[in-house]
Amino acid sequence: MRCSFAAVSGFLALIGAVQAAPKAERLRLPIAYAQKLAAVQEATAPAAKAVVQDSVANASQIDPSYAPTVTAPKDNVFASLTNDEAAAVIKFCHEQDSLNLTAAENATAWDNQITVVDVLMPNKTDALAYLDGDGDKPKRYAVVTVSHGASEEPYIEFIGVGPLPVTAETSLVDLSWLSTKGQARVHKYNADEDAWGDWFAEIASDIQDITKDLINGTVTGSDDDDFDIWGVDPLWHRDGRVVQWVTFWAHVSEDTFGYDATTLLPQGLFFRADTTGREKANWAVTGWLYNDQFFASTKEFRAAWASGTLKKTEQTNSPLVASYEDAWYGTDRVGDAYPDDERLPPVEVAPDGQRFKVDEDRRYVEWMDFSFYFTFTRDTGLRLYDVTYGGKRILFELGLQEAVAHYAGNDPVQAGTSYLDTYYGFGPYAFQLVKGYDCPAYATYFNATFHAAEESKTHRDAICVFERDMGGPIQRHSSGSYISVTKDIALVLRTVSTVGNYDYTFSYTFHLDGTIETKVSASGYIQSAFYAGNEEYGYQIRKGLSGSMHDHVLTFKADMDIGGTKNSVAKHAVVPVEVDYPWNDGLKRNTMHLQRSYLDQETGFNWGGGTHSLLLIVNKDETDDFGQPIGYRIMPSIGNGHSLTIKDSPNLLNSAHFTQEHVYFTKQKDTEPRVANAMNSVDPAHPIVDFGKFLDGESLDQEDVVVWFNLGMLHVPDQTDLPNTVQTKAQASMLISPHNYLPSNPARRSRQMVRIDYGTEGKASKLHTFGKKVRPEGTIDAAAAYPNLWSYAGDEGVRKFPYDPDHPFNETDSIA
Ligand SMILES: *[C@@H]1O[C@H](CO)[C@@H](O)[C@H](O)[C@H]1NC(C)=O
Ligand SMILES: *[C@@H]1O[C@H](CO)[C@@H](O)[C@H](O)[C@H]1NC(C)=O
Ligand SMILES: *[C@@H]1O[C@H](CO)[C@@H](O)[C@H](O)[C@H]1NC(C)=O
Ligand SMILES: *[C@@H]1O[C@H](CO)[C@@H](O)[C@H](O)[C@H]1NC(C)=O
Ligand SMILES: *[C@@H]1O[C@H](CO)[C@@H](O)[C@H](O)[C@H]1NC(C)=O
Ligand SMILES: *[C@@H]1O[C@H](CO)[C@@H](O)[C@H](O)[C@H]1NC(C)=O
Ligand SMILES: *[C@@H]1O[C@H](CO)[C@@H](O)[C@H](O)[C@H]1NC(C)=O
Ligand SMILES: [Cu+2]
Repeated sequence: MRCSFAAVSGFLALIGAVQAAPKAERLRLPIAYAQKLAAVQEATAPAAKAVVQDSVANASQIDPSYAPTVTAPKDNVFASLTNDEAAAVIKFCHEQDSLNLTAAENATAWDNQITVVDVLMPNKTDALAYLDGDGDKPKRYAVVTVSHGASEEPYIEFIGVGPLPVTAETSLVDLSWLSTKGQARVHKYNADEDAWGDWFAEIASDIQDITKDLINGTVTGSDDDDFDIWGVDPLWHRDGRVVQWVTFWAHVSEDTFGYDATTLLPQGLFFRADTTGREKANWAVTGWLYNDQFFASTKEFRAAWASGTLKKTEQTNSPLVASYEDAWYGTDRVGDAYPDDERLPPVEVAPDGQRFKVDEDRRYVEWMDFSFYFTFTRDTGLRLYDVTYGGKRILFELGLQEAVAHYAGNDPVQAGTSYLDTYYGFGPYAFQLVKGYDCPAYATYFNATFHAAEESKTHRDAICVFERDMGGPIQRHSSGSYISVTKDIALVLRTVSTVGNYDYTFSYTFHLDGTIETKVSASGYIQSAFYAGNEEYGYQIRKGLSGSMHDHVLTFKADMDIGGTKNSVAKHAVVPVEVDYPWNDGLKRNTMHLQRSYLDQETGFNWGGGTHSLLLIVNKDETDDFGQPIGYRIMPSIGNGHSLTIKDSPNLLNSAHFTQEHVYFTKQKDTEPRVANAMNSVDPAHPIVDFGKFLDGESLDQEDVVVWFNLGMLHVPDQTDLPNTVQTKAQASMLISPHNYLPSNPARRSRQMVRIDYGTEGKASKLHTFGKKVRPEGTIDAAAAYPNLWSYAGDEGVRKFPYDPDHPFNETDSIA
C-alpha cells in the first residue's frame, strides 16, 4: 500500500536515525568513513529541509578541463621496472660469467639468453611495514627469466637481481623459495621450436602431392605457403618421450584480405611428431590422422592415398573467397545497414572534467572513498595494490593470475589443447586501446611497458581509467508523494589483452556502495576444429567447421584485508528447514534458516547451481554495533563462478590445480605470491608452482586470508561466434562487497541524487538537488567525444642491450 504520510514520516525517521549515528569509536568501523558521514549529515541536512536551488555559487558553469592531481601517500613499491632499471639489470646479468649470456639479438636456441625482465614484487610483510608504518621502503629487486639453451638439457630459470639500483651490493639472488618444488627452473622442452617449424615444413613438403589433393594446397617452407602448421600446447610427455600432434591451418595472406583468421581455418589433416631430445636425427613422425583414419607412418598414409583406399571427407574448409564481401571470416561491416545507423549513437562525455585524482608517476588513483595503486607486469598485465575504502585497506592485491582455455575433441589437436596464457603473457599483448571504443574518449590513459628479449616495449595508452554513469540508478524509491533516485556512478580501470586469437577485456569497477567488481569479457576469433565426426564436441558452424567447445577459467587473486590482516572465512548458508514454532499449533512449517559457520582450513569452494551460501571474509576481532564481525562478501555477479569441466586434465597435469573449484581460500605466505608460474605449461608435470601444494590444511581462523577466484565461461560456439565472439555472452564477473561493514549505504553521500516532491496537485512541488550543479551552462566539445584515431600509433620499442636511451631502437615487428 502506498501511504504518503507513512512514507514521509519513514523518511524523516531515517534521517533522524542517521543523525544519531554513533561515534567512530563505538562503530569500530572505518573511522574516516564515520567522520565523513558526520560531515555529510551537516551538508545534507539543510537540503532535506527545503533547498530548491543550488547551494554552490555559479554552480552551473562546467569545466571540462578539470583534472585534479594528488601525491600518493607513499611510493608505488609495486611499480614496473623503468627502462633504465631494466637496462641496468640486463647489463649486470651480462657481466656475470656464471650466466654465460649471449645478447638476445644474436642468441640461437643453443645459447643462454634473457627472455624477460620484470619487477619482483616485494614481500607483503615488507610492503605493509612501509605502507602502514615507519618501515623502510622495501628493497627493489628484478626477476630475470634466463633461457639456458647451451646444453643438451635446456632449461628456463628465474633469477633475482637486486637490490636496485645496481650498485656494488647488487647480486644474483636465488628464487627457489618462490617454487613449490624448491627450484625456480623447468626443463625447456620447447627449446627447439624454430627448428621444429622448419622440420614440419619438410614433412609437409614431402607429401605436397597428397596435401594438394586432400586440402587443396601445399607447404614448401616458403613465405607464400598455403598453410601454417602447429598444434597442441602444452606438449605431451609420455614414457620419457616428448610428443606433439600438429595440424594444417590455412594461412590467410594479403590476397585473402589479411584477416587474422587462421584459427577459423583448420584443414582436418594431422600428424604426430616425436621431438624428444635436441637432435633432429632423433625426431620422427609417428602417425597421420585424416578423416578419422590413423596411419602409423608417412609410408602407410601415402600407400592408402595412392591406392585409393583413403576415405576422403566431403567437407572442405577453404579460405578462398571470390570477393571481399564473401570473406566470411572477415570482421569488417557487411550486410544491409541498420536503420538510421549512419547517425551518431549516444556517447559518453565528461562535461565537468575528471572527478578523480591521479598521481601519474606513482600510478595512484583516488576516487570518492576509494584509493589504489596499480602496476603492469609482463605475465599478468594490470594489477591493483593497496586498495583502500574509507581510508582502510580492503585489498592488498587484486589481479589476474592465470587464464586457462581447455579444449576437447575427437581430434588430437583439440583434445590436446589447454592454453595457460601467462606463458604468452598478458603484458606483451595489452595493445593500445581505441579511444571512444574500448574506453570513453575522455578516459585518462596510461602507457604499459614490459621488458622482453632485451627490449623494452611500450604500448601507448594501454590502460584507461574513467568515471562513468552505469546507465541507471544505484538507489530509488517512489511513494505517493515523492520520488528519490541516485545515479549509479562508478570508476572503471580497464585494459585489454589479445593473447593470440582471443581478446580479453579486464575491467575493475568501483561502486559508490563500496563494491568492487572484477569482470572479464572475451572476444576475438575462436579456435575452431575441422568438422568431422565431432558432433559431441561442439556445433557445426559452417561447411567443414566445428565451433570446438572449451572452458575458459581465469583465476584472480584477491588478497583481502578486512580491518587488518587477521581474517576468517565465514560461510552463511541459507538452507531449507522444517520448523515447529510455538505459534503453529503443532503444524510444522517448511521455511529457511541462515546457518552461520566458518571454513576452518584452506579449501576450495563451489557455489553450485545457486548462490545459496554467502561467503564472507570477516574479522572476528572487529565487530559492528550488534557484535557481528565486520566483513566483505565475495559473490559471483555475471556467471556463477567457473571451474574446468574436465577433471584431472591429462594436458595440464600438476600445472593448474586451481581450476577445479570456483574459489579457493589459502593462508597468505610470501612464498606463495602466485597461483602459477608463467612457465608451468612448458613442463606441466613438474611445474615451478603447483597450486595443489598451497592447500595443505592450514588454519584460516583469524589468519591472513587470500581468495583465489575463478571467472570463466563454458564456450560452446555457435554460428554467431563467426567471425568474432560477441561479449554479450562471453563474460563473467565477481563482486567484493561490504557486508555488515558499514552502518548504512554510503551511496547516500552522493550528491548525484534527486528528490522530487509532488503532491496531489499533479505537479512537482519541490526539487531537492543536494548541492550539485544542475542545468549546466557551457559547451560540451563534440569533437572531444570523437577523437582523431589517426593518433593510434602502436608500440614503441627500446633496445636494452646495448642500451642507448637517446637513440631508441624502433623495431616493432615482434612485440611479444
Ligand atoms: C560564472 O562563471 C562564468 C564563466 O566562468 C563567469 O563569466 C561569471 O562571472 C561567473 N559568475 C559569477 C556570479 O561568479
Ligand atoms: C650481434 O652480432 C653482431 C655480429 O657478430 C655484432 O656486431 C653485434 O655487436 C652483436 N650484438 C650484440 C648486442 O652483442
Ligand atoms: C657458453 O655458451 C656457449 C654458447 O653460447 C657455449 O658454446 C659454451 O660452451 C658455454 N660455456 C660454458 C662454460 O658453458
Ligand atoms: C583450390 O585452390 C584454388 C587456388 O589455388 C582455387 O582456385 C580453388 O577454388 C580451390 N578449390 C576449393 C574447392 O577451394
Ligand atoms: C607513452 O609512450 C609514448 C611512446 O613511448 C611516449 O611518447 C609518451 O611520452 C608516453 N607517455 C607517458 C605519460 O609516459
Ligand atoms: C621474501 O620472502 C621469502 C620467503 O620468506 C624470503 O626467502 C625472501 O628472501 C624475501 N625477499 C626479500 C627481498 O626479502
Ligand atoms: C627508426 O629507426 C631508423 C634508424 O634509426 C630511422 O631511420 C627511422 O626514422 C626510425 N623510424 C621511426 C618511425 O622512428
Ligand atoms: Cu572461447
